[in-house]
Amino acid sequence: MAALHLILADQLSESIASLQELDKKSDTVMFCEVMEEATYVPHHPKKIVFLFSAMRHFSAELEAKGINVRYVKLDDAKNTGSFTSEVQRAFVELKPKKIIVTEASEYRVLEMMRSWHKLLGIPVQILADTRFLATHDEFASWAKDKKQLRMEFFYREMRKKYSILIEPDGKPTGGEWNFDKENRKPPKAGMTSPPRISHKKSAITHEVLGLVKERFSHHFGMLEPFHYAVTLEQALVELEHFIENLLPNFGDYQDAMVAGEPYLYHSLISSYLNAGLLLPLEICQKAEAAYRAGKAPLNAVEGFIRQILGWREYIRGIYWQFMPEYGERNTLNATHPLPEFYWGAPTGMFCVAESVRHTRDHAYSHHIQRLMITGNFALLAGLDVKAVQAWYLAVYSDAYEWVEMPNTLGMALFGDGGVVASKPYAASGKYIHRMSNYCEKCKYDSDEMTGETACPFNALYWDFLVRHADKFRGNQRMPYVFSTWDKFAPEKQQAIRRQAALSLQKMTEGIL
Ligand code: FAD
Ligand code: DLZ
Ligand code: SF4
Repeated sequence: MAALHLILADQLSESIASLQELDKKSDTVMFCEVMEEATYVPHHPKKIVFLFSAMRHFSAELEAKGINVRYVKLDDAKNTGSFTSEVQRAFVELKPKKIIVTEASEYRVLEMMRSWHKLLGIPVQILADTRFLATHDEFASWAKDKKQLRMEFFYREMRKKYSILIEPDGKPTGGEWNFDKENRKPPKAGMTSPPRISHKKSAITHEVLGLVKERFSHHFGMLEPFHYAVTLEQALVELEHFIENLLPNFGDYQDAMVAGEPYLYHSLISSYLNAGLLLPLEICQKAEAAYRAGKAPLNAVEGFIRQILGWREYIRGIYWQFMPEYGERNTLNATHPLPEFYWGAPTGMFCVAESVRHTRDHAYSHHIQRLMITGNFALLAGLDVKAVQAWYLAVYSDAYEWVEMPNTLGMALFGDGGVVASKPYAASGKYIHRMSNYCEKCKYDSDEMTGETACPFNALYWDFLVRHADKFRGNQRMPYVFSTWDKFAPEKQQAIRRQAALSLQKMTEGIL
């Protein structure tokens, strides 16, 4: 055999670099479902079904085009359980002259790829992942010599590079780069999510559901109902549904949280995008076309495009710019063990319980739940950064280290020392009360700072700031925070700190 082309579960695009220059007659394309990848963190059962089913569908599509495919299923008797051992087994059985891969999206897996040449003694060609819109070199040269790596400025470069929402005179459409001041409204009373698509399950998905039920039922998360898209065709239906029906309200309610409503106006495309079924540029172009056709307002379209062309590419840039050292950072020395309520144990904090419920049921929660509820609590309580990252990596169907780590460690936990966030995303119950209807359903009171029924976020918020005053007092983006604290009477300050200690104690005892 001439070449073995390995495709990973998050590389399911026909345009992926390793599928170009494929010799149909003599080459083989390999996919493998391996236990090591399914268990290095206990991935949510829905995530495993989604990836295995999408891989099986994609490989079947290639096979139908006359391509030689070697598909290793998880329960194949000869499956050796890891990428490296499966590549080694394929090398022995097929005798390829070289191996062709697209660079893994995660540092851990890229290191494995880099070891294969020495292990096997044949060339291993590692190609750049052209699905992303900024190359590693482009990001590095943008970052070079900058004191602060702010997403907003990187995003403007990307808008220009791809001519997205740019007028013929080179100015941003609408005269501004960013329309966030028109976005982020609290939810309206009685607001519910518009209907979402539930895809019909194929025989392949049914088979994978059986496999995952048998092998991974002990992982946190509900396996069924399963309604994810698992093919390009289905993912496109989902994207069109979003653009036609939900995009117009995306900006307004991007930060809103409503009990019992996990999705609201979010796109739910991250799993498809990260696995390669959807491509980022086509999504941005479709969103722009909706604006140009008068189907969606600019604040919504610009806000949505910024998430993909801006945040997503920026986050990936940060990951590769600073790995592997980035993964070892813990600037705020956060070391408290992760409380059991992250895995579904009861808690009186409705906002946390609800966000964990959505996560358990759907392998999804939206950005503000991730950042301002579970992330904010972890930040304020000083939860161990590695344990928190492992949780985010396991429980979301869109999670891979390259995107999870800078979001969790950098954005949510301020654990990278301020690379991603210029100030910590720390918030008290007041913010959660404003942006959700959670507090109405909670046993705690978001207006109270101390006492039996006080919202734990309130005292923990101040305690967090005071604990880290050496780092944040001089932060120019937090001008009034410390002057407010300084104006509190010493007795009030002490009572707040006692309340925070009590909340942490209750958290440890599992009674918060
Ligand atoms: P929408 O709200 O509809 O946004 C549209 C798209 O923009 C998303 O699909 C996503 O591709 C992109 N996007 C938006 N924000 C970000 C961001 N901050 N970083 C990267 N892409 C972004 N996203 C992941 O894809 N994988 C993760 O593992 C992940 N972990 C996160 C952990 C934490 C602590 C936080 C705060 C955020 C995390 N995010 C992650 C970013 C964001 O929460 C998800 O992309 C989003 O919730 C996915 O839902 P959606 O497709 O409905 O997004
Ligand atoms: C997340 C995951 C899981 C659960 N299983 C597999 C698998 O069996 N085969 C595979 O190719 N990839 C899997 N993945 C994704 C990888 O863990 C990893 O995130 C990607 O290869 C990117 O480095
Ligand atoms: Fe969350 Fe506090 Fe509101 Fe309860 S009162 S839902 S704990 S913010």
